[in-house]
Amino acid sequence: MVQLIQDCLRLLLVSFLLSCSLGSEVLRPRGVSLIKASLYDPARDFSCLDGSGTIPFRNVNDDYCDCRDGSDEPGTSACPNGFFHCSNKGHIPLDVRSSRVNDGICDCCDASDEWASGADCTDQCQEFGRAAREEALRKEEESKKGYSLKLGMIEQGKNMKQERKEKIALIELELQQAESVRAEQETLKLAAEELESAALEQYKEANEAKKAAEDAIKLAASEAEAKEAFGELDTDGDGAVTKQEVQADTTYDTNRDGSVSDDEATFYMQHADSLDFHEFFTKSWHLMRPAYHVAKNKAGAPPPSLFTPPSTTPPPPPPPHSEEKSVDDEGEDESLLDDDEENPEDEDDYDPELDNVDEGLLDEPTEVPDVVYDDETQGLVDAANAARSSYQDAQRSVDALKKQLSEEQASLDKDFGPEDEFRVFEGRCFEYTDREYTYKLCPFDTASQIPKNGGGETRLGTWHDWEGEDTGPRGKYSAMKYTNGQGCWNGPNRSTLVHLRCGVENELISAAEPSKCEYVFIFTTPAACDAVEDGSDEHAQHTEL
Ligand code: MAN
Repeated sequence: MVQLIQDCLRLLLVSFLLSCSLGSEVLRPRGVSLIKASLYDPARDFSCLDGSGTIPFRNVNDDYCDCRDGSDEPGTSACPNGFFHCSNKGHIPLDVRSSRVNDGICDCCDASDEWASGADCTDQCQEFGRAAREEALRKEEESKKGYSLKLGMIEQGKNMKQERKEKIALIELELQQAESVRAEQETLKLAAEELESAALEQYKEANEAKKAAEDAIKLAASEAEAKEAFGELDTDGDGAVTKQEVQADTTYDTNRDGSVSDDEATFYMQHADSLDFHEFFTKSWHLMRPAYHVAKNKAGAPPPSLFTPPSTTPPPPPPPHSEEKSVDDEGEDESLLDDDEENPEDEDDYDPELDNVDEGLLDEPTEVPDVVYDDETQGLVDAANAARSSYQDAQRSVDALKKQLSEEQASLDKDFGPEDEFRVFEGRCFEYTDREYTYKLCPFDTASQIPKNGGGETRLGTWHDWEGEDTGPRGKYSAMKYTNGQGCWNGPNRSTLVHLRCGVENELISAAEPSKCEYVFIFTTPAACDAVEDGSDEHAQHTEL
């Protein structure tokens, strides 16, 4: 009798399983994957997969949720957290949320999720599978082709690296030679300068007198100008300038807020309430002069040329050792440096000699007679000048070679990929145009954006580093980061992330700005292709049945 009941039960369960897994070759409840089939044994009670309970097997897929993890209802929508497994024979199996079961929408290509909804779903897995396999095959072919192109790029990159190394060796040789020429020129220069200074010794007094006369002219010119400024400030003509008078003259509104504040006037007056001309000239003038010049220039007055009185005589030879100035210093106009109009508070302009101003210096500037050397001295000065000039030329050659060397070295040291496969991109640029902009990528240099309807180029970043997060073999080499682009109004400095995809062409295929002033490019290149093993077709591997 017991045996009969058991047989009957078994028959019932078998018929249950058949009704629930129509279309499957392996008997298992509806919505259960092949891998989990053994956990659903109709001959035993069902233990929830998370261990949260055990229920009679007949309660599996009875449209009532018993297990906390929803594992007792793989084929119905009864458990909110369960999953329905579609076998999708002919294509890739899929797990969909239980809520999608019989919701009237076809989620599984084999239509198995809509087993009772009456939705018009048909099994399209064969068709989809075929298309997916074709696509996978196409990709595999592309990867193979890309990888073979990559091998060529690796070779090219290595050759370029070798050429660069050879070039560096050549420059290093040239640099050595240039440095020895410079050493020779330096010796010659020092010798010529020694002779020059000995010869100039007898003219020392005359040269010093000349310099003193020039200084006196400058001082007198400055004083004359100060007199003019003083006269303009001293509106009541009482021979003294007061703080109120300074406040009344917007020339001294340094911060351009429309008035000369108490602080500004106090600063210019050096805390005095009233200054006579001598005090004005020695204490305040060097502070006020820049502001005075700015105002005069704005008003169209002649520039402050008083500091460099015109001279009809040729300029004196440079004093010995004057070439020690670096090449960069050349061409700077000292009379301009003397007049720092940007920073009225810059006390560098202050000449302590002004404290000793002599009323006699107020006379009209006179011309300073030039010191004339005898022929032999002049010859030595000329020779020293020529030696200085040759030394400067030699120094320039050394500097130029050093610069070239550091550029070449920087390029050699740059990370162009694990096998130098990206080196071929140095100096090349790629463009992509969308509706609004043309985007430009110059690998290892810059990313930029040019509006189509006119306007300048906006820098979206300069080469920073590799920044891929790929967990595959390419790791960080799967993306490039360009940072520190032009500032973005109310936002960060522009930056660009370039994702590299395997492709047979080197091509910028898309550019977007998912977040303000943060750009994302996609660049395809064979350099991003990995070696493909035959039969690595993902689709084939994942097909369950
Ligand atoms: C320009 C472009 C845009 C960017 C805005 C930010 O129009 O660079 O990409 O979003 O500036 O103001």
